[in-house]
Amino acid sequence: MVTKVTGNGQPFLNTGSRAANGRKGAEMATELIERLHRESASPAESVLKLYRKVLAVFYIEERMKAFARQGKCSFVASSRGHEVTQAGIASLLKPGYDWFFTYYRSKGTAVGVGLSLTDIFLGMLGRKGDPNSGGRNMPEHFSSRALHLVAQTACTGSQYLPAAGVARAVKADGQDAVVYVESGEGATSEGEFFEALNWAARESLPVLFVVQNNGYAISVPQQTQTASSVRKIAEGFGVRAVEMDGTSFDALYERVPDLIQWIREGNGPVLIEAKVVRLDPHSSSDDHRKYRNDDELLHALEWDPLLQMEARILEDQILSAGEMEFIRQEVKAEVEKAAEWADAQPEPDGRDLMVNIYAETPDVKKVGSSPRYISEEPITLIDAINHGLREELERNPRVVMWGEDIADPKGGVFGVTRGLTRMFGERVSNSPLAEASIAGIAGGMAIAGYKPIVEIQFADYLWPAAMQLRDEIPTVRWRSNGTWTCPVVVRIASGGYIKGGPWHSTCVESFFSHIPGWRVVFPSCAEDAKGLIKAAARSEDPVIFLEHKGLYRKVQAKTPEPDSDYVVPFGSGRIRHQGVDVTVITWGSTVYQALEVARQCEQRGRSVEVLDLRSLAPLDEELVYRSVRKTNRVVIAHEDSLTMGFGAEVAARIASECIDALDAPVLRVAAKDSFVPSAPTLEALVLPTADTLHKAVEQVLRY
Ligand SMILES: Cc1ncc(C[n+]2csc(CCOP(=O)(O)OP(=O)(O)O)c2C)c(N)n1
Ligand SMILES: [Mg+2]
Repeated sequence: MVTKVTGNGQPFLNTGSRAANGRKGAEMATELIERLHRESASPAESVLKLYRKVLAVFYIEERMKAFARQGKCSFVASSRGHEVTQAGIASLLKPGYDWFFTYYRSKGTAVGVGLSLTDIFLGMLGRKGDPNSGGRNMPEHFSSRALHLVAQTACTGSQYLPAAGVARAVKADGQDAVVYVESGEGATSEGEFFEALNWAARESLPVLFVVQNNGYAISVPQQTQTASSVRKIAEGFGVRAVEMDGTSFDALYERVPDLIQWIREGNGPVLIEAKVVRLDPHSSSDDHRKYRNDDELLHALEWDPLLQMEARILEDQILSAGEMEFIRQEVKAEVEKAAEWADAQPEPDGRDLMVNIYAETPDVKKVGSSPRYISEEPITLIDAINHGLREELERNPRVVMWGEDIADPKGGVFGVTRGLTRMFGERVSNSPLAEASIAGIAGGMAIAGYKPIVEIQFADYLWPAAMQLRDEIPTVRWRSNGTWTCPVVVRIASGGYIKGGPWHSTCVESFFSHIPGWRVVFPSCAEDAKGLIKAAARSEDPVIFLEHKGLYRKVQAKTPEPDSDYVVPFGSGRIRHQGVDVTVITWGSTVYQALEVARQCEQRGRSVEVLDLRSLAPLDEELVYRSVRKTNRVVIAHEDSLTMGFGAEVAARIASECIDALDAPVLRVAAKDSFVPSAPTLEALVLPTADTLHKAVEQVLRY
């Protein structure tokens, strides 16, 4: 039963005079400590421990409101109303063994897992030495490797998939750890929440979903979110789900320990829909009086978890009024001290601004090797990838793979992974038809130390995973300032010339090269594909591995097979044809158009140098500039459409680095700014051809 308290607008229950019973603070403290020792491990002790945490949240929030008024913090999202759920459940788990995925309203969880007050304030104020993110992440976004508190983003709902991914790793490691993941009720309208429920249920993963239903998503009331309820939605996916009063510790302590135990015993996920109240506005940028009236706000106060807790502690005579006041002052002083200390720290100076976007791998070029072929027999690009994957599965037991249809007997719609399930069992498996899951679960497993290499069946269909591929995976290292890493490999079948029409022909290299954090590679021949998939499988960074469908079995893309030690380092392009009159810079399928043009030009006595970039991020600038300085003329060719294609980036860099070396304007040959049409005649008109490339080469040669 909930002990409702009377909402009187005061922060605390009136416990009488501060110098209760006329006793001095020190005397009361001794008595209290003695009593706590006597009652050690009793329920009273855990209640008092939780009370201190709940009080800490209250004073932190009060201090943060003051900092916000002073302009020292740009974003404060008070967890008042949620604190008993957050600190209470966190206290029932094992930080450092269990895992925690929080959201932007999680100071209760941060305090609950034991993040220090100074770390909380350093993060909130974004000061130098902030161990959460070094001032990179927003306030309210906490992180600690020691506590298994994973750095989060501000995206609503996208934490659920990585959380399920970590749970997959926990289960694969045979541990009984629990992965706690939380959000508000509004965030549960996001598809990624459904996908995470689905994946967690289908594999019985140890996830504790804690949805805190405070009735509002900023100003939008919960009825607007769904005709169902969070609990029912979870049950629909086969997840055990319970609703409870999240403002009272009785409910929590009565029910949650058993639920946690149930998860630890391997029975699968549980969802708790905790009914809470939002006592403060959504954030420091919101004024909730615009959409909540006085009656409602007063009613919310009746459910104030702190007031209820104090009432209960007094009622059960766990503390006297005087003792309670003593603890309040003590916690307040601790919070104040930490706040003042953090406020005295300097602002970050930006010296490490560009650190921890990528791994600090020493000059990757130096770790390359030259190919030693295992036979003279040429193999296709598709077989090269398959063999590279097989070797890496053998080499590293933590390599795992999934995607749509990739398991045997089909082995992928193009057959890239054929035979791997037969050899490696569940390590190569089918996923649900859900791209956000494919990427998001991989992100989580990578955070927990696995090496997922996942497949997106067609580049055109990666967009459901956009949140994971843009906001989650590539920001992990950066947003935690190197505390967490997320080295997933995403293999993406891309490109046209296969009469695949608008939804099976897209090139996506410019999209990913624009996002810091990703390595982006695009091999055009078998030996490069094998060397690059192996580099990807060993990379400490996340990698986008683009596979051109038109090259999978192309005869010209065949080469002899390099041995298992061959690795093509990121950032190393390749001269595919030596020349002195003009440079064609290209990658992917247009490499073969460029080679064709080079042959044609040779017959007329003009020599064309063809550079295959192979790696777009990082870009082999040295190779590009050296060639431009040699030939003084450049054409950039790519299959992706012209505007904002990666060629624009290469052209801009050439302009700024070697304008003095150019004897002609830099030309670009690319697809028209259209989607790729289905009819073969139209496809051929949209995509670039050797003919259009030839014309551009002739044009720059005329200067
Ligand atoms: C994907 C995404 N869309 C929109 C937002 C902006 N936004 C931030 S919080 C929020 C409301 C979330 O409400 P709820 O999940 O109920 O959590 P609460 O704030 O109530 O705790 C919105 C729309 C966001 N952060 N992420
Ligand atoms: Mg809400």
